[in-house]
Amino acid sequence: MSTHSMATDAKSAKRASQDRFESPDFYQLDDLLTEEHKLIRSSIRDFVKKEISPNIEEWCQNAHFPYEIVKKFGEIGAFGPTLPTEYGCGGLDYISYGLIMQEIERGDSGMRSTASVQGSLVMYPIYKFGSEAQRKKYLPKLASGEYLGCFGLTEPNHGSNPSGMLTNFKDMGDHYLLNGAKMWISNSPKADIAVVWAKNEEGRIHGLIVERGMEGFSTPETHGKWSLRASCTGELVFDNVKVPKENLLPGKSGLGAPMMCLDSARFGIAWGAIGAAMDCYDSARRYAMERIQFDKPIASFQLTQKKLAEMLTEITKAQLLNWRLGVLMNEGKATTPQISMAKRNSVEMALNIAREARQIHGGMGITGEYPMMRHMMNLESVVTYEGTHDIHLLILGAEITGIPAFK
Ligand code: TGC
Ligand code: FAD
Repeated sequence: MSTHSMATDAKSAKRASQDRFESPDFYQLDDLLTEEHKLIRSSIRDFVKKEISPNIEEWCQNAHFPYEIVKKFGEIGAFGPTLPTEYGCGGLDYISYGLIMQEIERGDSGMRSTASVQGSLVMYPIYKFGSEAQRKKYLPKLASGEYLGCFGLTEPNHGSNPSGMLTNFKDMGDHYLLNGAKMWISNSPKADIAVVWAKNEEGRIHGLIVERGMEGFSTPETHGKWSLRASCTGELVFDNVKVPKENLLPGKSGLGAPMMCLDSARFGIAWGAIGAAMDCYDSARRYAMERIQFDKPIASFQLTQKKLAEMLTEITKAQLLNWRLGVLMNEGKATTPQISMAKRNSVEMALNIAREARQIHGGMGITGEYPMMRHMMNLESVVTYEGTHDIHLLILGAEITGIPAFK
């Protein structure tokens, strides 16, 4: 073994032993979970402690996407857990999905991105709007992690307003010809397939499955991110790409189709961000008990206690909101504005907690020995993607008043 790998192993072992995470459950929410939910949560938590916590700091420092995690996520059932077992998926409910996202994001938001894009934004549209042949062809491979997928909605000049997209396809008789570009696409540089939203000649939005290797299709990577550094992000460029006709998703057209996928993904983020918040709170609580200043643990000062008490209150409120949303999702009753409220609330709450927890750690809080700065920087993407914080506010505003204020 080289000196370098011995040193790396020693550092990893140190970090693994440092992952002493204990989740807060102040209102005994575990009583609302089934034994299956708790089993799923503990198995994903064990996975995160073993596979993500020991390595995440190094991956992020080096802006390294650990491609091998894709197969491992497949093995633990992190891809498309709510989709039917006949396609190799989990057949689980939405609370299970939420718990899986919460535990993975407790490890790192970028890792949760990898999983939630694959499940909610690639597998879900293929299941929901795809033909039976498309489901059989792609879903088992995506569920197992043999394939990695990405979702192309955002364009360089159309982010919050995807309905203005310019990416388009023409019917050429025996195939479609796809042109345009997508930007800020999670997983794109390594993806085997992309679910791409584009307009037909009548200006109607459709989903198309584009495969790596199709001529004229490229996926340049976006470098220099200060956020989600362990997730790979890139563009999708289509230069006269010939897409077979059988790759069009036949089940639904219009902006509503990608928006339905976003409902599922935003639900996952609402739970995921709580994971990041819990990690920061847990680290702050432990540090406050151990760090001595003025001959006392800093936990004994009222100002520290105020911070911790407010963190726990906000986490508990978000847990309750999410749990109820999970029940509504299971019953098929959850609305887009309800999902917006939960996504918006969880991410803001997590960002505030990351900042407060960082303060409790003093100078140590800016180092990679503790997770807050990484979570904080990740959450700056999470508060922007899947609809920005303000877009979700406007979705709620439109629901309350009946007056959309987007335009
Ligand atoms: P608007 O007029 O409101 O709606 C257009 C049509 O879409 C329908 N629709 C929905 N249908 C089903 N479910 C939903 N949730 C729906 N939302 C809208 C709507 O009924 C209408 O249908 P029709 O038949 O009447 O035409 O559309 P708008 O253009 O005014 O835009 C509204 C707005 C701003 C709320 C929306 O476009 C929006 O949410 N913008 C934010 C964009 C966004 O979230 N992008 C996310 C990109 S993917 C991503 O970020 C992945 S990151 C993943 C990771 O790494 O984890
Ligand atoms: P803009 O839409 O230009 O917004 C800029 C600012 O203007 C924001 O503060 C916004 O709230 C505000 N604003 C815009 N419109 C209004 C309005 N009507 N009223 C008030 N304020 C407004 N997209 C994908 O399709 N697939 C992916 O996998 C994906 N992954 C991503 C990964 C990362 C790391 C990031 C950062 C983004 C990703 N995105 C992805 C794109 C993401 O969804 C967009 O960044 C997001 O929707 C915002 O679009 P924009 O960046 O163009 O910002």
